[in-house]
Amino acid sequence: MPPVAIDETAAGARGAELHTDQIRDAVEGELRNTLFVDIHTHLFMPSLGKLGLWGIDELLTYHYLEAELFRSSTIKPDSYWTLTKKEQADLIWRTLFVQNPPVSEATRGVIAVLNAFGLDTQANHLGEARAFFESQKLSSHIRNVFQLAGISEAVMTNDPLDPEEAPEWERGADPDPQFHSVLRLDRILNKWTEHWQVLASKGYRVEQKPTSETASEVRRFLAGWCKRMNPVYMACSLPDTFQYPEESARGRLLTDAVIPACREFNIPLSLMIGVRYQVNPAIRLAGDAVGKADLRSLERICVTFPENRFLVSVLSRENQHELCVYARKFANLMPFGCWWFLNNPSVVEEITRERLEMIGTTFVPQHSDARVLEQVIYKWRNTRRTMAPIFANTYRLLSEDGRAVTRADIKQDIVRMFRTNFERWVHPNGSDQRRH
Ligand code: FIX
Ligand code: ZN
Repeated sequence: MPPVAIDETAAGARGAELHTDQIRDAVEGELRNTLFVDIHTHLFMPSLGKLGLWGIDELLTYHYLEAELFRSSTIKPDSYWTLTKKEQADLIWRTLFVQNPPVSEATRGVIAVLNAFGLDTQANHLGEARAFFESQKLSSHIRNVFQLAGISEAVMTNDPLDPEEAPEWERGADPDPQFHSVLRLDRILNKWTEHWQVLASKGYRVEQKPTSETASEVRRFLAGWCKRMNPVYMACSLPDTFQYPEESARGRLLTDAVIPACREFNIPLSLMIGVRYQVNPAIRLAGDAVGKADLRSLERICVTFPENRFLVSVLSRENQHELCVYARKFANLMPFGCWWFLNNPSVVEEITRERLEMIGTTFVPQHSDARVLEQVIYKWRNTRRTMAPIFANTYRLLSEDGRAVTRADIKQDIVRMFRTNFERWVHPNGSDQRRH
């Protein structure tokens, strides 16, 4: 873990010591004033064409809300998928916002977005909202939304085997300083049997049962995409049944291709562990669930590859404590985020307090996982709202234990957790010195 420079000479200049009743305001102020880096989203920069989702119809047909629709409506998934996007959005608005009070985290999120733009949150129909979003120019809208969310950059999720996305990159997508790319490898690692022929069709000498030549050809494929995409990290989500080492295409390609390629390009590998994929395929993206994973696999990966850096998020609530313990054992492990089903204030509070108590500020507390642009507004507003009392309580305890806290201390920690922990993890040499 790269050391954090403390400005010794400025200790005196670190400002007045705060009284305990001043701490909460200081924390809220620093959370408000700090622009975060959103280290995992499913947003896309405009130069990647129409991949990026935004606007009211996309906000309402978010898979979190689709899951909630099927609990409050008699409509069956099959007939829901026959509707147009507009009809789906109208049904979700009517069912979850008009006929029922929008009290869940995801429905309240849409209310917060409408409210942020001064739009009616009690409307019976979506006319006004649609007109508003249709009148937005995407480039200025993105700037405005990032400002409302208090983020400076969003890290995308880019799949080199996605038939829609890959051609956009191959055509040469212009980089955008507001967006960073990530090489997402779920198709290669989790679905090799279905996708190896895509690489073969592009001239890579790969086989369904990976050989050492397959592994080096996959490395060549990854190197090509690293040069094209300049990713800040490589990433993969993994099932709750994930095992390492494992006699499988995934085990082989992780060991002989992906992890060595991350070392070669000096970027971390992000492992997002604990998904039970498609337990209910009828509801599509909403059909995934969670399972407790055996994190001894992560232990073996950290031990086996001490030169690699790992960004890790686990989906199961029951795995959170273990992850904190492993972070205390392995300096090449950076825990991040309260992922997916964990992104609810009651659970975020529990996870964040535990992390602060066990690993101090050496983690990245949250990412938005936004799939629709405007979601970053409520997801980061909720994160600031949930985390302020947690951080304030931590400083109150420090102050009561006999060490005065200053505003500069709080600022340093918040900048570290929501910016520099990540920036140093992806650019350990201080700036973007990756091979291009
Ligand atoms: O694997 C992932 O990156 C997950 O975040 C997504 O697949 C998931 O569908 C999601 O949107 C979670 O918030
Ligand atoms: Zn995600």
